[in-house]
Amino acid sequence: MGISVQDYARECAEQGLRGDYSQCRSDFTVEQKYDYSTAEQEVWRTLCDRQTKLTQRLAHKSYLDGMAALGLVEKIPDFHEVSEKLHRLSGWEIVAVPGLIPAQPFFDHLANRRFPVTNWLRRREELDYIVEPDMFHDFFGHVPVLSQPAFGDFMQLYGEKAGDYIALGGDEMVTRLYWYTVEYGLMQEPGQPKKAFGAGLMSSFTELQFAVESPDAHHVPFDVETVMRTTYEIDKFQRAYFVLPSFDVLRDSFQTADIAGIIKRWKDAPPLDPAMI
Ligand code: HBI
Ligand code: FE
Repeated sequence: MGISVQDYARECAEQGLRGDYSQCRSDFTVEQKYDYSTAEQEVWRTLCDRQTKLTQRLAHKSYLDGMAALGLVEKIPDFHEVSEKLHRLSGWEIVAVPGLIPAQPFFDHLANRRFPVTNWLRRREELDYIVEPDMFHDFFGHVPVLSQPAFGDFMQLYGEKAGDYIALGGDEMVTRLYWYTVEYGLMQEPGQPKKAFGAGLMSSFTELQFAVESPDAHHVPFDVETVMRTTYEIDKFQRAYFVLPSFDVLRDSFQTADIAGIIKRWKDAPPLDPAMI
């Protein structure tokens, strides 16, 4: 059944993770207590005001449509209100978690169209960079595109299948797919300018500008097999960004490509260098 909440809470405390796991249910969710301080509300507004100036120019329309429909920027969002709106748009909901949770319950939430959102916010000294995902990354980065049914279908499918692919030895390879699409993906639909939608970009002031506008950003057409073979950066700008033609292509390629075959073929081969593809 995977790790217990108690054991995971102890591990997180030992590793210095910020969340309070003591109130977790067995699926690692918690109740959102809407008791944020004025200082926290101000940090939220500062982050949203600053980032919205960029997203207006650099975010894909699907992200901006989702943001407009969900209204996340005026105050720290109420989880129940957002869930209700999101559910009407795409059948997704959000649940509050104390931060990173183990892979198995994370996938299980996705498979049931529930996205885990961290219930705490970075401090004013951390506007630009934070190691752990916080509420700003999760809400501002991930939640808007979950309003798009085809993207939501991909996320559900990922949750359903990731465990099987990991069991085949494809842990790194499926993580790369998530990383280069859900976190750092760009999209260019026919006749439209190239824009960003990945949550790691949407929640980063510096990398969002670099990824979309810099002549030094390396843009590569999306191909599921290439993505799964290409290494990524954890705490530096990515050295490649994959460009999707649509969310339908993301969903359909994950659904119909022989992912298990790709894993068997490449899991023990040297990976691709993102600068070389
Ligand atoms: N937990 N809250 C949270 N958010 C994540 O993005 C997350 C996680 N747990 C596991 C996890 N991601 C990784 O396994 C991903 O690579 C799938
Ligand atoms: Fe993320």
